[in-house]
Amino acid sequence: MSPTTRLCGVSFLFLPLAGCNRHQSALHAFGEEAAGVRSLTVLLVIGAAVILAAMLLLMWAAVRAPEGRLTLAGGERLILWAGGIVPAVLLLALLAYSLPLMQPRAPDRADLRIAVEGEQFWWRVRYDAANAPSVTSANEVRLPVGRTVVLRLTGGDVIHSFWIPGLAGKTDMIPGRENVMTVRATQAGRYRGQCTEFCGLSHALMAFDVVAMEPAAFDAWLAVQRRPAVSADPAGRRLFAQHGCGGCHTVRGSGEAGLIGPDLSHFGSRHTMAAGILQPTEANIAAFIRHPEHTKPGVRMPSFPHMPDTEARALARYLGSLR
Ligand code: HEC
Ligand SMILES: [Cu+2]
Repeated sequence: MSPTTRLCGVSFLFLPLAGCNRHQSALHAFGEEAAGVRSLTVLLVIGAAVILAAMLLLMWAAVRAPEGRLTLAGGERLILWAGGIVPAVLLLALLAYSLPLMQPRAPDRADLRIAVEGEQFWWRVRYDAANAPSVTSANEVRLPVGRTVVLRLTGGDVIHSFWIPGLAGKTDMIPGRENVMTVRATQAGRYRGQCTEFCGLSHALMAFDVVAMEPAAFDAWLAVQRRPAVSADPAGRRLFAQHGCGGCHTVRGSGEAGLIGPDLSHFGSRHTMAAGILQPTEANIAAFIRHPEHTKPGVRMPSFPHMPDTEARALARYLGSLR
């Protein structure tokens, strides 16, 4: 084998590592639930490796044993212990370890509730805090670190699945049904979630931003989100109305209250757009407005191919100013 071939072979082995990153990884847990799943996985992998090594050793010993050394009674004893008693004890111990991990965290009435609805191909997100008005947002889930959060998950059209690998396991989002997942983030930072149930053409382009924040910063952020959108751009607001964008999009405080597409009230404060797919730069927003289907095949937003680029850019600046 030539050195190049060998190098290629070795690099091929490392190919799966290309999928590793700390933003969307069950191995980089930033929530207690994902940390539990990770420790169970590590335990299972180590256990499997030990059992495999023991089996290989046994096989090696059996093959190399001198003639007449292996007896029927010895074989039966081996089956009783290695095939019956040891696995039963191991499985019982594993069950005892994993049952408490499977127990969902008990929510409290005062906990923050975040309702997330999967849509083709974006996320409708609503924050319902006790004794304060609800706030609607989209394509971004923010969580206070160290507080229990109840995620209420449902589907608006077809089945989706909600997965923030670093936070907890995945849960299906089913139309007409509410699945509840109780979680607690432990580490502030920006992470990513993804739809994990095939839901149509742009299923793979249905991701979202996850921001875990210190509790005080979270409260301040939520208070700002509660306020109507402020923009010192009356021309942009007029364009938005002229093109009928408000038929599908809400911009609170501007009289636009459409519910078909994502809420854009504080669009300018989000880190990504089009469900975690694009950076919200002026050029990207403008291009998306004119040809959303170029970014997301099968998108539920009409294209505006005849809109002049200057108008699309003016709309992009207006949306970017909504903070
Ligand atoms: C028929 C309904 C409809 C109309 C009209 C419409 N949109 Fe949309 N819009 C959507 C839907 C649905 C999405 C979600 C696309 C996706 O990510 O799958 C969307 C997404 C967007 C986004 C990205 C939002 C985000 O949170 O990432 C922007 C920006 C946007 N639309 C701007 C506009 C503008 C500006 C207009 C008017 C020129 C407009 N839309 C007209 C339905 C509509
Ligand atoms: Cu989906």
